[in-house]
Amino acid sequence: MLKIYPDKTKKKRAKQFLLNDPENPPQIAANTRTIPGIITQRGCTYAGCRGVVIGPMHDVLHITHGPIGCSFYSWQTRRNLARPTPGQINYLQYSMTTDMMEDEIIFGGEKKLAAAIREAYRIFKPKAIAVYATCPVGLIGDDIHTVCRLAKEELGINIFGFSCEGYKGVSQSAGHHIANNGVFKHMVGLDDTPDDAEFRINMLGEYNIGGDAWEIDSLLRKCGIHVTATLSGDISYEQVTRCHTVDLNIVQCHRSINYMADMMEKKFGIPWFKVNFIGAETTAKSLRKIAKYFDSKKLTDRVEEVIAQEMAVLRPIRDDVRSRCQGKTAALFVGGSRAHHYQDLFRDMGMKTIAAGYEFAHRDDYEGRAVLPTIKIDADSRNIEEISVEADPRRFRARKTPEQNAALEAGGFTYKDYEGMMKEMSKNTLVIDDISHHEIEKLIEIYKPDVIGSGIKEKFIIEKLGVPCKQLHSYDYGGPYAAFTGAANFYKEIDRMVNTKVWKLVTAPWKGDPTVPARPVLK
Ligand code: CFM
Ligand code: HCA
Repeated sequence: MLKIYPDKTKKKRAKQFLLNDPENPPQIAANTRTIPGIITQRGCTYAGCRGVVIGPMHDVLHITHGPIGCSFYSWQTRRNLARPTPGQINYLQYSMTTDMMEDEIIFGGEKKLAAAIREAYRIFKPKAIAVYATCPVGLIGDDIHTVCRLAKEELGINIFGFSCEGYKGVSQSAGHHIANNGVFKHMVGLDDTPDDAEFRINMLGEYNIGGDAWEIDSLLRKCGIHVTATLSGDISYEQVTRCHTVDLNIVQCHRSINYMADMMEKKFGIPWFKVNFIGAETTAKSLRKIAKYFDSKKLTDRVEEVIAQEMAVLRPIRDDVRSRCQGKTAALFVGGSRAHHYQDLFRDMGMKTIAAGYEFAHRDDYEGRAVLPTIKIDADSRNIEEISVEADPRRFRARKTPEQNAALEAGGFTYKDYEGMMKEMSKNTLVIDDISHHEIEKLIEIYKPDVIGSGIKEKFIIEKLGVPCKQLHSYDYGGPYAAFTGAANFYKEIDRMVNTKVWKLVTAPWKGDPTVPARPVLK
């Protein structure tokens, strides 16, 4: 796969390619700059901040400070769905920008930004406005934070900025970090009103793509567990301001939101652990873990009852697709968590993931936190302002005492049992970080997986080579795939994709005649 690269590139890429050993995960060079010339699938820091983490908050008014393109490409392409209750406001269908032109690039864009904030306030009267800096803003040095502070004083609403210039990190990952810091600093902890419920949690790292968060929310509700806030899927400003009042944070996409989980633990004493609602077996495991944490017989019994009910419906569907899918293979190259999480769904179906990799995850997402020494693992965080977090006297319900925690852990419970992708993949499967277009083509030629899960940039290359591609970012307009109901949707779709004969009928046009006839030159 690396043969065509020049020696220097080959040497660097080789550090991001390995054969897995689950017992002792080898070290991978993740979260490093993509080598120029390689066609990567990665996105930028602005995408990670505005697009991913904070963009889904539906009644915060998001203003992109920059030329029109950045705003246009973050306009509803991610399928982070919102269904505000009647009377609630939803700005997600809008895409607001300062539309910077040459004049602003030369003379500065601060005045235009201040005017845009005033105009947006006059029209929409939002509770909060978030401003996002794009590459040119950082290059010319506009001080968006001062503009936001002055506007906040003038208009009396919450206004804050994110220095998430696209070039800042090596991928969208830096944008997650910047967004987490900003949301924590400017929103979390503003309203101390807790929800009136027995088991209160936040679902962190779930973005409601194709309605996933709704599936998870309704499953948890069936069990008697109350979700105060899902960060950041179908969430309001007001929910974010109160999310420090919960008893527990559960984290699904660790890559994008581990910073928030850590900061909330440090400041408000809220414990957290990882869950995964992608896959039926792992959904059941996650529910049991939450029940164990709360240590309530009532909750444990209810969780077992719900799992039994859901599995009774799901089992015949799973067994039916298994009869056709057992033994088939998948490859997964997605973002910073799905290339790991979706392996559980394929496992449910009897399918094996033979190759996987993230676009931008860090070493801990591959190798597991436990195997990493306590070194600074976020290579890109050098550009990011570290915010100091101190313990806050506000505690909304007694957290577990050290004695209770010791008893929990003696019973086999672990908070930080986060293992990463490699420990859960079989021996000698391929792990490839930041895969390129060329490498995907070679992977298909050599390994011929029955299905590939990836993104929109690779999808059509894969399908032209005769392999079905499930788009695992925005789900090809499908989904939800989370929890038990979502799993059934996924099984059925993948069954259709890997068992149809249509892919065998595809011959890539260049296979017949690799030359493209030149068009006659018009005189
Ligand atoms: Fe987390 Fe995500 Fe992902 Fe991600 Fe993304 Fe996404 Fe993704 Mo696209 S937050 S890391 S930055 S699970 S947008 S909802 S699908 S690359 S694997
Ligand atoms: C992003 C968003 C993205 C892109 C998906 C893709 C998403 O990274 O800015 O490349 O297909 O999920 O929409 O990850």
